[in-house]
Formats: sequence, structure tokens, C-alpha cells
Amino acid sequence: MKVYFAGSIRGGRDDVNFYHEIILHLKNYAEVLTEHIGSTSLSSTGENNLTDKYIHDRDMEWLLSSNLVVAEVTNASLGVGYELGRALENNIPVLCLFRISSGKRLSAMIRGSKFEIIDYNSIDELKVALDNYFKQ
Ligand code: 6K6
Repeated sequence: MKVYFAGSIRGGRDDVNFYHEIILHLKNYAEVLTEHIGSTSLSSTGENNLTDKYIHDRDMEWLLSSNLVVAEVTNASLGVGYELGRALENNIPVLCLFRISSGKRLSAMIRGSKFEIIDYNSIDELKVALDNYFKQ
């Protein structure tokens, strides 16, 4: 099982510690193709020597090779929204994770779509929900 984990990068890195915890938990169930999303050394503005075209093409290749896309969608991100649309277009199942305790409201384009969504308050609560999801 290959999971493509999506989380905000240039949309803002405030939730990086959540991404890190979620990726660690997902690794109990699957190979996570995008572990770097949870790395605190990857900032929204950080120097990197990869071109945007290289990042897009590499990430699309990974996404299209995955069995499941898991996206933490609390922090809005254009890139994550794009990835969710591409997953839908290619019939790849999507699981969205939204932290309701953030006080934010999830975009109607995500909440109103046919994506499966887990609303959670804490990482511990989310881990239990993910365990139930993968036991299905
Ligand atoms: C480092 C600093 C700035 O940019 C980087 C390297 N960029 C990326 N590296 C890997 N994946 C990326 C990068 N930029 C976007 N993505 C993909 O889009 C990831 O898979 C994320 O799920 C999503 C984040 O999009 P934005 O719009 O928040 O950047």
C-alpha cells in the first residue's frame, strides 16, 4: 500500500508538527511516498535547488502511483487542492483530515465534494480514527 501524504508547503508551515505525527502513524499501515512534507527543515520559503516543474512532475508521478491520497487540509493550500483534484480525476481514493479545534472552516469545494473526511480535535483522537479507517 502506497500513500501519498499531502500538506501545505508554500501555503504555510504552521501545522508541520501535525503532519510529522500523522506521517509517523500512517507508516504503521503503508509506505508514505512524501515523508518530506512532515520535515521541519522544509520551510515555505526555504532554499532548494529543485525547479517548480521538477517538483510538480515528480510529485504527480508519485501521486499517480499511489493507492491512497491522505491530505491534512486544515491549513489551506493551493497545491494540496490541486493534488486532490488530480487524485479525483484519476480515481485515486482520497482521505482528508481536518482539525476542527483550529476554529477554521474547510473550503466548501472540499467539504462539499465526495472525498472522505475525518474531522478531529487532537492527534490522539485522529490516530484512533486512522486505525479504524485502515482496519476497514
Ligand atoms: C521548499 C521550499 C519551497 O518549496 C520547496 C520544495 N517544494 C515542494 N517540495 C515537495 N512537494 C511540494 C513542494 N511544493 C509543493 N509540493 C506539493 O504540493 C506537496 O506534495 C504538497 O502536498 C503540496 C503543497 O502545496 P503548496 O501550494 O502549499 O506549496
